[in-house]
Amino acid sequence: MNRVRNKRILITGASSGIGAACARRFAAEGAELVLWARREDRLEALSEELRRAAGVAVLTAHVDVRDREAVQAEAEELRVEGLVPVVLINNAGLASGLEPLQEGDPDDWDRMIDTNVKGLLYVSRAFLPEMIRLGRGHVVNVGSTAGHMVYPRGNVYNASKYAVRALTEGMNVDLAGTPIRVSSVDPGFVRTEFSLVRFHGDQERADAVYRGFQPLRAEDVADAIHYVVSAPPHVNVFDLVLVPTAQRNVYVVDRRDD
Ligand code: NDP
Ligand code: 8X3
Repeated sequence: MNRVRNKRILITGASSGIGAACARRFAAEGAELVLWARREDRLEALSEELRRAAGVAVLTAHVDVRDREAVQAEAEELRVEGLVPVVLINNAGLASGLEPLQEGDPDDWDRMIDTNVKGLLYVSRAFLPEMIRLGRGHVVNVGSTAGHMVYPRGNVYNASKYAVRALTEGMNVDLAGTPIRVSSVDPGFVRTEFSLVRFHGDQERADAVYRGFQPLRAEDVADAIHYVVSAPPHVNVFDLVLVPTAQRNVYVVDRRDD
């Protein structure tokens, strides 16, 4: 049964990786999409691709989720036009740096906390009241295995994803008595631009993260999110953790020589 056809789904961070894979997956199932990110050229290319391939309605907007006023203004525009999403996928996020805490760069910390935690809060706050008023809605937060177990030098990124997990729980309890569902999808290693961003454009360092084993693909995570969103209305998937078969926890990864 297709439960996403004609549903409006908003994806933050849709210009790359998991967000773009979700857009392709949901477009193929006939969903209407609202895609947010900072790189507009990428969003436009993706929306053109989806319109041609799947013939679905796609709206794009340049939104930096750290910008509370911009988030509110975009959300208000959607509300006025009767385009409040039925499903919100809080995917925009990043790691920035991988240093011991005592050597960390506070600008990296701001970037992670402002995007992964505060951005997720701003976007959720902008849509939840209207979802409640309309009596429908599903928020899917993209967490991480990094929100279940701390690893060396992961410090602030780990803290941000632990916060995402706490916020999924917090939203669920605060939304008790409403039909709004809140889920978390928490992947391990996924080969996207994530590590390139973490290492500030150092491709060699980014490639080394995925060397010697088969990481998840962005499409694998989109499949998991599709499953969560497609569950019948009485089922709320609270937390779905998925890892590559070669990865058994954040430390135990079966790497073989190439
Ligand atoms: P990518 O770097 O490929 O994609 C990240 C997306 O987030 C991009 O579309 C980027 O768009 C967007 N983004 C970043 N900052 C902002 C911002 N301030 N405002 C709006 N959009 C923003 O990485 P992934 O696809 O891997 O990451 C997606 C999510 O998955 C993140 O939350 C990440 O923490 C999580 N995750 C990733 C894992 C991995 O191993 N790859 C594992 C577990 C979780 P733009 O730059 O155009 O704004
Ligand atoms: C991304 C996965 O292990 O690189 O959230 O932190 S990890």
